[in-house]
This record gives sequence, C-alpha cells and structure tokens, in this order.
Amino acid sequence: MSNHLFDAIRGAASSDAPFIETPDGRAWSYGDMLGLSGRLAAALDTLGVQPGDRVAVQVEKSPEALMLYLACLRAGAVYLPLNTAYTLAELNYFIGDAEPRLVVVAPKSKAGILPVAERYGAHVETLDHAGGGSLLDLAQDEDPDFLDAARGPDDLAAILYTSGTTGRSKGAMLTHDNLLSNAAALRDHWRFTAADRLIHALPIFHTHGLFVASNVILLSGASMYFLAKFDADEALRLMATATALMGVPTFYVRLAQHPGLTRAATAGMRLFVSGSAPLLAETHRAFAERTGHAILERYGMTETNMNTSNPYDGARVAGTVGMPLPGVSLRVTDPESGAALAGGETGMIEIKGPNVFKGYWRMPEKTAAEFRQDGFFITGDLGKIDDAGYLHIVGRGKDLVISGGYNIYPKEVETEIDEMPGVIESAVIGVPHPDLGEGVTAVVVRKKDAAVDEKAVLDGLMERLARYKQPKRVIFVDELPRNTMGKVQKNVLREVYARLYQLGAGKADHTADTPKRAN
Ligand code: MCA
Ligand code: AMP
Repeated sequence: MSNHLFDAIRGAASSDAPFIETPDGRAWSYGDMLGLSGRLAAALDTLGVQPGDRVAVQVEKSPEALMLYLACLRAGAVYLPLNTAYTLAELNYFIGDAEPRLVVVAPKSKAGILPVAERYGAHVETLDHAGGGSLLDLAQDEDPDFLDAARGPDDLAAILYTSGTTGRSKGAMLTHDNLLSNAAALRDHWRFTAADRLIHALPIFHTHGLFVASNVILLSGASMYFLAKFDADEALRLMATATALMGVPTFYVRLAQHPGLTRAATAGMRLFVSGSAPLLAETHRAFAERTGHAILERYGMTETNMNTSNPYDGARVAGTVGMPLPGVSLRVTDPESGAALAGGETGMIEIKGPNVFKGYWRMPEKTAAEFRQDGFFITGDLGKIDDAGYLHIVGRGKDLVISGGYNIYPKEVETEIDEMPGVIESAVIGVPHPDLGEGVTAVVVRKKDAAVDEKAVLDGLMERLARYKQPKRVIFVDELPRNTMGKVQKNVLREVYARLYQLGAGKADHTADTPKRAN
C-alpha cells in the first residue's frame, strides 16, 4: 500500500546512515528511525487510532517525539502538534475543536489534561523526553515491521493551529502532498544531500522546526544534531562538525553578539537559513562581516509552507525574501479588489501551488474568505517585487505580532485583558525589541480609581495565555488614540512606544502617557 509522504521518507533512508544525535550522546540511525516509528505506529493502531483520526501531542522536544510524528504518518493519523507553552485553558479549546482520538502529553501534564480529554472522548498517553512514558512502553512490545496505512497525496497529514485575527484559532489542514512537495522543493533548492548535518535547535510543534527542518533532512537522508532549545554557545560548538543551521532571526541576533562567531568557527558550515520573521538587514550584514556567510532568508506561513527563498547561488539580498520556489505562483494584488499590481507596487501577497493547505478544519466559511475565486490564498502579508524579481515584505495587513518567531494575535490578548476588573479597554501592539524582533506590549485604559496595575494584569494572564503571548510591558493611558471612524490607531501607539525596549529606555518614561489623538 502506498503512503505518499512516508514512502518518500523511506526511499531516502539508508538503514546504517546516522539520523539524529543529541547532546547527551544518544544516537539514532535511519534503521532505528524505521524500527521505532514502526513500533509506535503499531501502538497507535492497538490503541484504536484509525486513518484520519487526530492525534494531539504536547510534549517536550525529543527524538522520540519526532518518531511519534512519523508514526502518525505511517498509521494514517492526522498529527496535531501543540506548543508546550500552551496553558490548560488554551488546550481545552484545541482538544474540543479537533476532537482527537488520542492525546499524548508529558507525564507531568497528565493529571491536568485527563478531565479535558475525557470531556471530548479522547484517550491520554504519555511520552517522556528522556525516552520513557506509557506510549513507549506500549511500543516496546510491538512489531517494528508495521504495514503503513494507505494515504494519498490529498489525505491529511497534520493540522496546525494558527491564531485568528478575530476570535478563535483555526486549524490549518495540511495534506501529505503539501508537506512532501514543499520539503522536496527546499531540499533541491538548498542543495541538501546525505552528507549534510543540520543543527536543529527549533521547536518541533511548528512548521519551521517540524516540516522545513525535519522533513528536509529526512528527504535528503541527512542527519541532525537535535537540541532541546537554542543556545548560542552550543550551536557554535557544533558548527565544527555540522553543515547547516535553520533558525528564526533571534538565533542570528544572538550569534552575532557572541564573541565566538568567527570565520574559523563557521568554516565547515555551508548554509545558514533564516525565516518565520523579518531578519534585519543589519543582522544580515553583521553576520556576513564576521563569518563571510550570507544568511539565506526565506518566507513561509503555516497555511502555505514555504513560498519564497533567496537563491542558493546568486545574490542573497538582505531585507528581501527572494523569489517563489519552483511550483509556487505568487502575485501582489490590490487588497480590496484583488486586481494584480505592477512590479514595484506594494499590495497583498497571494500564493497558489501544491504547498497551499486544504482549508481550515471545520471552518468552510473562513476558508472561502481567504481564497480568491481562482484559487490564490490571501496571505495577509504586504509586499512588493523589485526589478530583479526579489520579494520584499513591507508590512502586514493582519494585526499580528511576531516575537522570537512566535505569532501572537493581539485580539486574543486584548480579549483577556478587557475582561479583567478595573479595565475599560486595551490595545496590544508589537514594538521593536532588540532580541525578539518585536516585544508584545499592552496599552491599557483603566477605570477611574481602579487599583489594577501592571503586575495585576500580568498575574491575571499567567494561567490564561502561553508565556510568549504575555506582554513584556503593560502601559496605562487615559485614552487610546482613535481615528474619525472610532478605530484604535495602533500605528500611533507603535510610534509612541517605538523605543520602549531599546537599551536605556527607562520604565518610568512610559507610564501614564496619553498618546496624541490623531486622525
Ligand atoms: C521564550 N520566551 C519568549 C519567547 N520564547 N517570549 C517572547 N517571545 C518568545 N519567542 C519567554 C519565556 O517564556 C521565558 O519567560 C523567557 O522568555 C526566556 O525563556 P527561554 O526558554 O530561555 O527563551 P529562549 O530559549 O531564549 O527562547 C527564545 C527563542 C525561542 C530561542 C527565540 O522562542 C524559539 O526557539 N523560537 C522559535 C519559534 C519558532 O520555531 N517559530 C516558527 C513558527 P520567563 O522567563 O519570564 O518565564 S513557524 C512560522 O512562523 C512560519 C511557518 C515560518 O515561516 O517559519
Ligand atoms: P505563522 O502563522 O506562524 O505561519 O507565521 C507566518 C507569518 O510569519 C507570515 O505570514 C509572515 O507574516 C511571517 N514571516 C515568515 N517568514 C518571514 C520572513 N522571512 N520575513 C518576514 N515575515 C515572515
């Protein structure tokens, strides 16, 4: 039986070749990968997971967690990875919406998740980052030669939740071919071969670490150092025996500040890729000056996988995200009418191709609203194409903050703050942050004489929202700036607080400011 994505992975796997190594000296070959993912797929089958069933997974990063993703592909299940930072309140929504057959969590989270899972009829198992947990116990007794479930190109491989600009998070449905076509295009474009060794320091619950990094390595039969999280010292140490690094801009900002970043330290590396958020041209330049390497920037989205990339050969232009990948069609349009714009004009970036997702899980209207009649997906990113054909992302048509590569939808944070006692209203914005790119910042109007302060707001959010969504600062103002239509002018707030996180900007300077009203 054919399994569209896993057959391709199997085809690239040479049993004796190394696949994963961890800093504590554990190692897996491709043969080990086939065996463990086969046992885990068999365990899923024993637990009653059928092709098409969702398997929700919130566990710490580990090689076993990656094997569980592969096991889901092999069992025909739909993999649903969840950020380890999500609170129980957030998990409740995802589990209720996706209705998974099975939820896999870290042992410490089991007691908390049980009532939620029970409410929606899901079974709970555990996976431990140290290589234990109930699921691995079950897998131990299973046959490694699992007969993979039949899955075609259009069958679902994964659902990844992306927050919505209004209200509820949406589950992006990704098919076997969305993932395979994109990973194969990236492998070829970035020249990955079995000789490569990637420093993998990204989380594996998002597109970047799971599909871009891991699938490209799997389809190349290459290997990776698998780190629980990014650490500049460790990354630099591993560069002596690695060939490539994929990261968010924060990785490169931190590396560029490290005294150990030199030509000698990076001499064996052939490729540094950046994405998920804009890489500042100054970071690109600083990195090139220190190492001689031009970071290769690319652009993608959960819904579309990767869309564009700077060239492998040829100029990697700082501040641009390059050209469409082979097979991907890209156009820039008038955001209102959808009419295509001429080169050099700024408009909405729209994408079509085998990389583009199938739609939002159980949200046909939302899906329809984000596609044009002719099948182009409306990204919400604003851009322009220059004379040389490079795409520049010049802004966002969507109200979104990207902090350290994680997306935060202000509406979700504002809704929580607005419900707090003593609060009249709030506006959440992203302002330049030297380490994270943008810092989540809340501007709040409180009731006259209300006792609510910065600490009360932050404490109130602790149990409700993942840590990375919580504001780094909360500022109180008398009123929010509004235009004549009554809409809050976030651009004015972003200007007023633009220097908030710059070194030396005093906390007291920004409390109780009233931004100027502008039209
Ligand atoms: C951690 N913290 C953060 C973030 N990460 N706060 C804001 N933004 C963040 N990104 C908080 C923690 O809760 C903690 O708070 C404090 O900062 C330090 O935590 P620590 O774990 O030490 O942070 P770190 O290890 O230094 O993490 C920063 C990081 C990490 C390395 C930038 O966030 C990261 O790996 N980001 C990658 C995200 C990613 O993979 N994005 C791709 C999405 P406290 O101490 O107060 O408790 S896919 C995507 O966007 C599309 C498809 C694409 O194009 O790729
Ligand atoms: P996500 O919803 O996590 O998939 O994030 C996708 C968003 O990240 C895109 O719509 C862009 O706004 C942003 N993004 C990804 N890569 C880049 C990049 N290289 N430069 C600027 N923005 C990027």
